[in-house]
Amino acid sequence: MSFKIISVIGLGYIGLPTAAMFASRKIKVIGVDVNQHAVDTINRGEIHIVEPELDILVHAAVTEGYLKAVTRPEPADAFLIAVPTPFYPTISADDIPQPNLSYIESAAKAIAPVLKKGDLVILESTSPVGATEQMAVWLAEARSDLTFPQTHNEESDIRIAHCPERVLPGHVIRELVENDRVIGGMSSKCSEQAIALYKIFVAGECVMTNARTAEMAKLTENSCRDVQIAFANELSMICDELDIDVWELISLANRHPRINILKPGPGVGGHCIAVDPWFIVSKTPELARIIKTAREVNDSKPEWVINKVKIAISDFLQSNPTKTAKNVTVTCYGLAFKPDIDDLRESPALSIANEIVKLHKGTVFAVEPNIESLPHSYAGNKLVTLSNALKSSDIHVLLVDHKQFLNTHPTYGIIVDAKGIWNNSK
Ligand code: SAJ
Repeated sequence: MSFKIISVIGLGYIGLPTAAMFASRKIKVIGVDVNQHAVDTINRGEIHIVEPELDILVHAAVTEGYLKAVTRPEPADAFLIAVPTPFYPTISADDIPQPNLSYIESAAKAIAPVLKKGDLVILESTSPVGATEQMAVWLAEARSDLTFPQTHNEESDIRIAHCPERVLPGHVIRELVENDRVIGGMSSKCSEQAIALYKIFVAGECVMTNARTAEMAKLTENSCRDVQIAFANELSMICDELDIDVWELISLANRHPRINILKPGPGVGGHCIAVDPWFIVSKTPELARIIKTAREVNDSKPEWVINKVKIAISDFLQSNPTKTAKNVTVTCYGLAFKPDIDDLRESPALSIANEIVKLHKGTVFAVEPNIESLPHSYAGNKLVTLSNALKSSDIHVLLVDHKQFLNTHPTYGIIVDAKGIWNNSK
């Protein structure tokens, strides 16, 4: 089984590093993306996203001629689809978010015209159970001259598998190589061909299963983490009520040999853990009770932190009766969705900071050491340095445990610490 040309559809946080990894093994890779800006940037040997080591890899792959980006699919021996799978917006608070597979559908319809007998199509996007089979239906509808595994099983012209990505943002290049891969073929031959493809650069084990189990495995990993974080977040709110330091409590409980409680925080962000559990809940709403509750607990945490900030402002005004809210300076430390990255998308810290800008009449500073300018998604306009904020704020709202914040401490004012590094209390 040899793959002379590999095509990756969707050149985002997963697709571009994956394309670059194949290209680094001296295989011709055609990256496809609908975003002309991304395509132009990559073809200059540059990158449009932030991920350590990716810039060097992409630059080498493009200058050596192994990677090119285009906006329309071209023939290849294997196609990897790594497009977003968001959910549709909900109308009322009780609605269960429903997955939106339109990007997968568009990708399938875009590659269908260039498919040929013997090609392999892999869905990498995190998907609800059944999405790979649905993708196979879309491909078959577009190409009645070819056979597919849903009708021809081991004898199909086209092989199809689901192989979910499992890499951690910030460590993508290392984890792409080292992590084990779940390979869910629609037939054994589909799985075997997919394993041959990933073995080009994966050093971890490629473990074979079927497509539905592979889909559920990925959703299970992220739901498990969401449930564990929800447990920590729930504990933090219970401890606050009972006047117990949750950080001390967790460190004590974690001394038990079989207990490993995660860290509470301002909520759960990013594009995966706050989204994927809904793919299980939407399929089995009556059964996925813990998974649904965990989502609700984590989604409620930003509001809880905002309430703590309101109380801190009111406490500050009570002890400083000559001041009004207009004279009170609040600083939000950290806007990213987790420590030591610059990614502000789906960030609970950003949504809390936005709410504070809305509710507070005085100055609101933001400190985010990983960005140089404030994004449009942030309603405030004062990005200041850490040392300035520490000196000149009345209320310090610690939202992300970036490394720059660890060995420092405000000298004055009230602290609301959602990550337990400054006052070990919230
Ligand atoms: N968080 C906490 N407390 C913790 C750990 C995390 O509040 O103890 C918060 C973070 O601050 C962040 C959110 O959870 O807001 C998610 O961060 P994360 O580091 O847990 O995960 P992601 O979203 O960066 O990446 C996850 C990973 N999944 C698992 O660890 C099971 C990664 O391996 C997946 O590939 C990725 O989702 C994905 O793409 O699905």
